[in-house]
Amino acid sequence: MSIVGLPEARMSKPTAPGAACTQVLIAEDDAMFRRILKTWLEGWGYQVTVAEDGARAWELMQEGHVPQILILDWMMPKLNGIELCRKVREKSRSVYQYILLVTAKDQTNDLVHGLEAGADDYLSKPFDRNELRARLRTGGRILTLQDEQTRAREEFQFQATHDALTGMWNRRAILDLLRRESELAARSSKRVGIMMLDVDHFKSVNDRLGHLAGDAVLQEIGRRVQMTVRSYDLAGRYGGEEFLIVSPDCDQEQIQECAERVRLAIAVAPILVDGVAIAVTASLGAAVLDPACRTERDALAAADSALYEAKRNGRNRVAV
Ligand code: GH3
Ligand code: MG
Ligand code: MG
Ligand code: MG
Ligand code: MG
Repeated sequence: MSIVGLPEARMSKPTAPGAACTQVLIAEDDAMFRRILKTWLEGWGYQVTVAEDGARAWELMQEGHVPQILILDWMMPKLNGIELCRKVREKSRSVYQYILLVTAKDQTNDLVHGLEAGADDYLSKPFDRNELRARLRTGGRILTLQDEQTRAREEFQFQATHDALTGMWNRRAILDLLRRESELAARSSKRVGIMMLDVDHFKSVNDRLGHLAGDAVLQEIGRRVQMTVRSYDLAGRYGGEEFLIVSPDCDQEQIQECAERVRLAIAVAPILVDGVAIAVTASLGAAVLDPACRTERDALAAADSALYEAKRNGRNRVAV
Protein backbone atom coordinates (compact mmCIF):
# COMPACT_ATOMS: atom_id res chain seq x y z
CA MET A 1 0.00 0.00 0.00
CA SER A 2 1.35 3.41 -0.75
CA ILE A 3 0.89 6.14 1.78
CA VAL A 4 0.68 9.50 0.14
CA GLY A 5 2.35 12.50 1.64
CA LEU A 6 5.22 10.66 3.33
CA PRO A 7 7.90 13.16 4.38
CA GLU A 8 10.37 12.05 1.70
CA ALA A 9 7.91 13.12 -0.97
CA ARG A 10 8.49 16.68 0.15
CA MET A 11 12.22 16.55 -0.24
CA SER A 12 14.46 17.86 -3.01
CA LYS A 13 12.60 18.90 -6.09
CA PRO A 14 14.28 20.68 -8.97
CA THR A 15 13.55 24.37 -8.99
CA ALA A 16 11.36 25.78 -11.73
CA PRO A 17 13.66 26.46 -14.65
CA GLY A 18 14.32 29.79 -16.27
CA ALA A 19 17.33 29.86 -18.60
CA ALA A 20 19.49 31.25 -15.81
CA CYS A 21 19.47 28.10 -13.70
CA THR A 22 18.51 25.49 -16.28
CA GLN A 23 20.94 22.62 -16.67
CA VAL A 24 21.21 21.39 -20.23
CA LEU A 25 23.05 18.28 -21.31
CA ILE A 26 24.15 18.17 -24.94
CA ALA A 27 25.03 14.77 -26.42
CA GLU A 28 26.53 15.27 -29.87
CA ASP A 29 29.35 13.36 -31.56
CA ASP A 30 30.18 16.12 -34.04
CA ALA A 31 32.79 18.18 -32.16
CA MET A 32 32.23 21.33 -34.16
CA PHE A 33 28.46 21.25 -33.80
CA ARG A 34 28.81 20.44 -30.13
CA ARG A 35 30.96 23.52 -29.61
CA ILE A 36 28.55 25.76 -31.51
CA LEU A 37 25.58 24.54 -29.47
CA LYS A 38 27.45 25.02 -26.22
CA THR A 39 28.45 28.57 -27.14
CA TRP A 40 24.91 29.52 -28.13
CA LEU A 41 23.30 28.04 -25.04
CA GLU A 42 25.81 29.56 -22.65
CA GLY A 43 25.20 32.88 -24.35
CA TRP A 44 21.51 32.49 -23.53
CA GLY A 45 22.28 31.79 -19.89
CA TYR A 46 21.95 27.99 -19.74
CA GLN A 47 24.31 25.84 -17.67
CA VAL A 48 25.72 23.45 -20.20
CA THR A 49 27.35 20.05 -19.94
CA VAL A 50 28.51 18.24 -23.05
CA ALA A 51 29.02 14.58 -23.91
CA GLU A 52 30.66 13.24 -27.06
CA ASP A 53 28.19 10.38 -27.41
CA GLY A 54 25.10 8.85 -25.85
CA ALA A 55 27.05 6.44 -23.66
CA ARG A 56 29.00 9.28 -22.08
CA ALA A 57 25.81 11.27 -21.51
CA TRP A 58 24.21 8.26 -19.80
CA GLU A 59 27.34 7.82 -17.69
CA LEU A 60 27.14 11.46 -16.56
CA MET A 61 23.54 10.99 -15.51
CA GLN A 62 24.39 7.80 -13.64
CA GLU A 63 27.07 9.76 -11.80
CA GLY A 64 24.35 12.09 -10.51
CA HIS A 65 24.10 14.82 -13.13
CA VAL A 66 20.40 15.71 -13.46
CA PRO A 67 19.87 18.02 -16.43
CA GLN A 68 16.42 19.54 -16.87
CA ILE A 69 16.78 19.64 -20.64
CA LEU A 70 18.59 17.16 -22.87
CA ILE A 71 19.60 17.95 -26.42
CA LEU A 72 20.36 14.64 -28.07
CA ASP A 73 21.81 14.04 -31.47
CA TRP A 74 20.07 11.10 -33.13
CA MET A 75 23.10 9.59 -34.85
CA MET A 76 25.86 8.89 -32.36
CA PRO A 77 28.24 5.97 -31.82
CA LYS A 78 27.80 3.58 -28.85
CA LEU A 79 24.39 4.80 -27.77
CA ASN A 80 22.31 6.84 -30.17
CA GLY A 81 19.83 9.58 -29.28
CA ILE A 82 16.77 7.36 -29.53
CA GLU A 83 18.26 4.64 -27.32
CA LEU A 84 19.36 7.21 -24.76
CA CYS A 85 15.93 8.79 -24.85
CA ARG A 86 14.34 5.45 -24.01
CA LYS A 87 16.75 4.80 -21.18
CA VAL A 88 16.09 8.22 -19.66
CA ARG A 89 12.33 7.69 -19.79
CA GLU A 90 12.57 4.21 -18.29
CA LYS A 91 14.73 5.36 -15.44
CA SER A 92 13.35 8.62 -14.20
CA ARG A 93 9.70 8.67 -13.34
CA SER A 94 9.73 11.26 -10.59
CA VAL A 95 11.66 14.06 -12.31
CA TYR A 96 10.58 15.00 -15.81
CA GLN A 97 13.35 15.91 -18.22
CA TYR A 98 12.62 17.71 -21.44
CA ILE A 99 14.21 15.97 -24.42
CA LEU A 100 14.94 17.67 -27.71
CA LEU A 101 16.14 15.34 -30.47
CA VAL A 102 18.43 16.79 -33.12
CA THR A 103 18.98 15.02 -36.37
CA ALA A 104 19.56 15.23 -40.06
CA LYS A 105 16.70 12.82 -40.60
CA ASP A 106 13.55 14.61 -41.50
CA GLN A 107 11.20 11.96 -42.76
CA THR A 108 7.87 11.73 -41.00
CA ASN A 109 8.24 8.11 -39.88
CA ASP A 110 11.57 8.95 -38.26
CA LEU A 111 9.93 11.77 -36.41
CA VAL A 112 7.23 9.43 -35.09
CA HIS A 113 9.94 6.98 -34.06
CA GLY A 114 11.72 9.71 -32.08
CA LEU A 115 8.62 10.96 -30.35
CA GLU A 116 7.56 7.44 -29.46
CA ALA A 117 10.90 6.86 -27.79
CA GLY A 118 9.96 9.68 -25.43
CA ALA A 119 11.33 12.82 -27.05
CA ASP A 120 9.32 15.99 -26.48
CA ASP A 121 10.46 17.86 -29.54
CA TYR A 122 12.50 17.46 -32.66
CA LEU A 123 14.81 19.69 -34.69
CA SER A 124 16.33 18.86 -38.08
CA LYS A 125 19.84 19.93 -38.98
CA PRO A 126 20.65 22.46 -40.15
CA PHE A 127 18.42 24.59 -38.00
CA ASP A 128 18.00 28.19 -37.19
CA ARG A 129 19.56 29.57 -34.01
CA ASN A 130 16.39 31.45 -33.09
CA GLU A 131 14.24 28.39 -33.62
CA LEU A 132 16.40 26.41 -31.21
CA ARG A 133 16.14 29.20 -28.67
CA ALA A 134 12.36 29.35 -28.99
CA ARG A 135 12.04 25.58 -28.62
CA LEU A 136 14.20 25.61 -25.51
CA ARG A 137 11.95 28.29 -24.06
CA THR A 138 8.92 26.12 -24.78
CA GLY A 139 10.63 23.27 -22.96
CA GLY A 140 11.28 25.58 -20.01
CA ARG A 141 7.62 26.59 -19.88
CA ILE A 142 6.48 22.99 -19.87
CA LEU A 143 8.93 22.10 -17.10
CA THR A 144 7.77 25.07 -15.02
CA LEU A 145 4.17 23.99 -15.41
CA GLN A 146 4.98 20.42 -14.45
CA ASP A 147 6.93 21.63 -11.47
CA GLU A 148 3.99 23.70 -10.27
CA GLN A 149 1.63 20.77 -10.72
CA THR A 150 3.97 18.49 -8.80
CA ARG A 151 4.17 20.98 -5.96
CA ALA A 152 0.41 21.43 -5.88
CA ARG A 153 -0.11 17.67 -5.85
CA GLU A 154 2.40 17.22 -3.05
CA GLU A 155 0.82 20.00 -1.03
CA PHE A 156 -2.58 18.43 -1.53
CA GLN A 157 -1.28 15.01 -0.50
CA PHE A 158 0.38 16.49 2.54
CA GLN A 159 -2.79 18.23 3.64
CA ALA A 160 -4.86 15.12 3.05
CA THR A 161 -2.64 13.09 5.37
CA HIS A 162 -1.60 15.57 8.05
CA ASP A 163 -3.28 17.29 10.92
CA ALA A 164 -3.34 21.04 10.40
CA LEU A 165 -2.84 21.95 14.06
CA THR A 166 0.08 19.70 15.01
CA GLY A 167 1.54 18.74 11.63
CA MET A 168 1.36 15.09 12.69
CA TRP A 169 -0.27 12.32 10.68
CA ASN A 170 -4.03 12.71 10.74
CA ARG A 171 -6.45 10.01 11.84
CA ARG A 172 -6.88 8.40 8.45
CA ALA A 173 -3.17 8.40 7.68
CA ILE A 174 -2.11 6.95 11.04
CA LEU A 175 -4.70 4.19 10.66
CA ASP A 176 -3.41 3.48 7.12
CA LEU A 177 0.12 3.36 8.51
CA LEU A 178 -0.97 1.01 11.27
CA ARG A 179 -2.42 -1.31 8.63
CA ARG A 180 0.75 -1.08 6.56
CA GLU A 181 2.95 -1.81 9.57
CA SER A 182 0.76 -4.70 10.57
CA GLU A 183 1.03 -6.19 7.06
CA LEU A 184 4.80 -5.79 7.12
CA ALA A 185 4.95 -7.33 10.58
CA ALA A 186 2.85 -10.31 9.46
CA ARG A 187 5.38 -11.07 6.73
CA SER A 188 8.36 -10.95 9.07
CA SER A 189 6.71 -12.50 12.13
CA LYS A 190 7.17 -9.31 14.10
CA ARG A 191 4.84 -7.40 16.35
CA VAL A 192 3.66 -3.81 16.34
CA GLY A 193 3.22 -1.77 19.50
CA ILE A 194 0.48 0.81 19.71
CA MET A 195 -0.19 3.54 22.22
CA MET A 196 -3.33 5.54 22.64
CA LEU A 197 -2.79 8.81 24.47
CA ASP A 198 -5.47 11.06 25.91
CA VAL A 199 -4.76 14.37 27.61
CA ASP A 200 -6.08 14.49 31.17
CA HIS A 201 -8.83 16.95 32.04
CA PHE A 202 -8.15 18.84 28.87
CA LYS A 203 -11.56 20.40 28.90
CA SER A 204 -10.54 22.39 31.96
CA VAL A 205 -7.52 23.84 30.09
CA ASN A 206 -9.92 25.22 27.49
CA ASP A 207 -12.35 26.37 30.15
CA ARG A 208 -9.72 28.21 32.18
CA LEU A 209 -7.48 29.60 29.46
CA GLY A 210 -9.45 29.54 26.26
CA HIS A 211 -9.47 27.44 23.15
CA LEU A 212 -6.40 29.10 21.61
CA ALA A 213 -4.28 28.28 24.64
CA GLY A 214 -5.71 24.75 24.42
CA ASP A 215 -4.57 24.55 20.79
CA ALA A 216 -1.05 25.66 21.75
CA VAL A 217 -0.97 22.99 24.45
CA LEU A 218 -1.98 20.33 21.92
CA GLN A 219 0.79 21.47 19.58
CA GLU A 220 3.38 21.22 22.32
CA ILE A 221 2.11 17.81 23.40
CA GLY A 222 2.40 16.65 19.78
CA ARG A 223 5.94 17.98 19.67
CA ARG A 224 6.91 16.22 22.91
CA VAL A 225 5.42 12.96 21.68
CA GLN A 226 7.39 13.14 18.45
CA MET A 227 10.60 14.07 20.27
CA THR A 228 10.22 11.14 22.63
CA VAL A 229 9.31 8.21 20.41
CA ARG A 230 11.89 6.36 18.31
CA SER A 231 12.70 7.86 14.92
CA TYR A 232 10.86 5.11 13.05
CA ASP A 233 7.76 5.23 15.26
CA LEU A 234 4.72 6.88 13.72
CA ALA A 235 2.68 9.38 15.65
CA GLY A 236 -0.64 10.84 14.67
CA ARG A 237 -3.46 12.90 16.05
CA TYR A 238 -6.26 10.43 16.41
CA GLY A 239 -8.98 12.85 17.49
CA GLY A 240 -9.43 16.05 19.51
CA GLU A 241 -6.94 15.55 22.37
CA GLU A 242 -6.09 11.97 21.55
CA PHE A 243 -2.97 10.69 19.86
CA LEU A 244 -2.09 7.32 18.40
CA ILE A 245 1.48 6.09 18.22
CA VAL A 246 2.48 3.07 16.13
CA SER A 247 5.76 1.40 17.07
CA PRO A 248 7.02 -1.16 14.56
CA ASP A 249 8.86 -4.20 15.89
CA CYS A 250 7.99 -3.72 19.53
CA ASP A 251 7.08 -6.13 22.33
CA GLN A 252 4.95 -5.61 25.41
CA GLU A 253 7.82 -4.53 27.64
CA GLN A 254 9.20 -2.09 25.10
CA ILE A 255 5.86 -0.48 24.37
CA GLN A 256 5.22 -0.04 28.07
CA GLU A 257 8.63 1.56 28.50
CA CYS A 258 8.07 3.85 25.55
CA ALA A 259 4.62 4.87 26.80
CA GLU A 260 6.13 5.67 30.18
CA ARG A 261 8.74 7.90 28.51
CA VAL A 262 6.00 9.73 26.61
CA ARG A 263 3.93 10.18 29.76
CA LEU A 264 6.95 11.63 31.56
CA ALA A 265 7.88 13.95 28.69
CA ILE A 266 4.46 15.56 29.03
CA ALA A 267 4.23 15.64 32.82
CA VAL A 268 7.82 16.67 33.48
CA ALA A 269 7.47 20.39 32.78
CA PRO A 270 4.51 22.73 32.37
CA ILE A 271 3.79 24.08 28.93
CA LEU A 272 4.38 27.80 28.54
CA VAL A 273 1.73 29.64 26.57
CA ASP A 274 2.03 33.42 26.41
CA GLY A 275 3.96 33.46 29.66
CA VAL A 276 1.46 31.24 31.46
CA ALA A 277 2.74 27.89 32.70
CA ILE A 278 0.14 25.20 32.09
CA ALA A 279 0.70 21.90 33.84
CA VAL A 280 -0.79 19.01 31.90
CA THR A 281 -0.62 15.26 32.12
CA ALA A 282 -1.74 12.49 29.87
CA SER A 283 -2.88 8.90 30.24
CA LEU A 284 -1.76 6.17 27.90
CA GLY A 285 -3.08 2.78 26.97
CA ALA A 286 -0.63 0.45 25.24
CA ALA A 287 -1.12 -2.83 23.42
CA VAL A 288 0.87 -5.13 21.18
CA LEU A 289 -0.43 -6.29 17.86
CA ASP A 290 0.71 -9.74 16.86
CA PRO A 291 -0.79 -10.00 13.36
CA ALA A 292 -0.92 -13.76 13.69
CA CYS A 293 -3.26 -13.50 16.66
CA ARG A 294 -5.28 -10.33 16.34
CA THR A 295 -6.41 -7.66 13.96
CA GLU A 296 -5.64 -3.93 14.11
CA ARG A 297 -9.18 -3.41 15.29
CA ASP A 298 -8.70 -5.75 18.24
CA ALA A 299 -5.37 -4.12 19.09
CA LEU A 300 -6.92 -0.65 18.94
CA ALA A 301 -9.73 -1.82 21.18
CA ALA A 302 -7.18 -3.29 23.60
CA ALA A 303 -5.20 -0.01 23.70
CA ASP A 304 -8.43 1.90 24.17
CA SER A 305 -9.57 -0.20 27.10
CA ALA A 306 -6.09 0.06 28.63
CA LEU A 307 -6.40 3.83 28.28
CA TYR A 308 -9.75 3.69 30.03
CA GLU A 309 -8.15 1.74 32.83
CA ALA A 310 -5.33 4.31 33.14
CA LYS A 311 -7.98 7.02 33.47
CA ARG A 312 -9.95 5.06 36.04
CA ASN A 313 -6.83 4.39 38.10
CA GLY A 314 -6.17 8.09 38.52
CA ARG A 315 -4.80 9.44 35.19
CA ASN A 316 -1.19 10.49 34.44
CA ARG A 317 -0.28 6.84 34.06
CA VAL A 318 0.26 4.02 31.61
CA ALA A 319 -1.77 0.85 31.42
CA VAL A 320 -1.25 -2.16 29.17
P1 GH3 B 1 -10.34 13.15 30.58
O1 GH3 B 1 -9.21 13.23 31.55
O2 GH3 B 1 -11.42 12.26 31.04
O3 GH3 B 1 -9.87 12.81 29.23
O4 GH3 B 1 -10.96 14.62 30.55
P2 GH3 B 1 -11.02 15.60 29.33
O5 GH3 B 1 -11.51 16.91 29.83
O6 GH3 B 1 -9.72 15.63 28.65
O7 GH3 B 1 -12.02 14.87 28.39
P3 GH3 B 1 -13.25 15.35 27.57
O8 GH3 B 1 -13.45 14.29 26.52
O9 GH3 B 1 -14.39 15.67 28.45
O10 GH3 B 1 -12.80 16.69 26.87
C1 GH3 B 1 -11.93 16.75 25.80
C2 GH3 B 1 -11.81 18.19 25.43
O11 GH3 B 1 -10.88 18.39 24.38
C3 GH3 B 1 -13.11 18.78 24.95
C4 GH3 B 1 -12.76 19.51 23.69
O12 GH3 B 1 -13.27 20.80 23.66
C5 GH3 B 1 -11.27 19.55 23.71
N1 GH3 B 1 -10.72 19.58 22.37
C6 GH3 B 1 -10.85 18.65 21.42
N2 GH3 B 1 -10.21 19.04 20.29
C7 GH3 B 1 -9.66 20.25 20.57
C8 GH3 B 1 -8.88 21.18 19.80
O13 GH3 B 1 -8.55 20.95 18.63
N3 GH3 B 1 -8.48 22.31 20.40
C9 GH3 B 1 -8.82 22.58 21.69
N4 GH3 B 1 -8.39 23.71 22.22
N5 GH3 B 1 -9.57 21.75 22.43
C10 GH3 B 1 -9.97 20.59 21.87
MG1 MG C 1 25.79 12.48 -34.93
MG1 MG D 1 -10.59 12.31 24.92
MG1 MG E 1 -8.93 13.89 27.76
MG1 MG F 1 -12.98 11.87 28.11
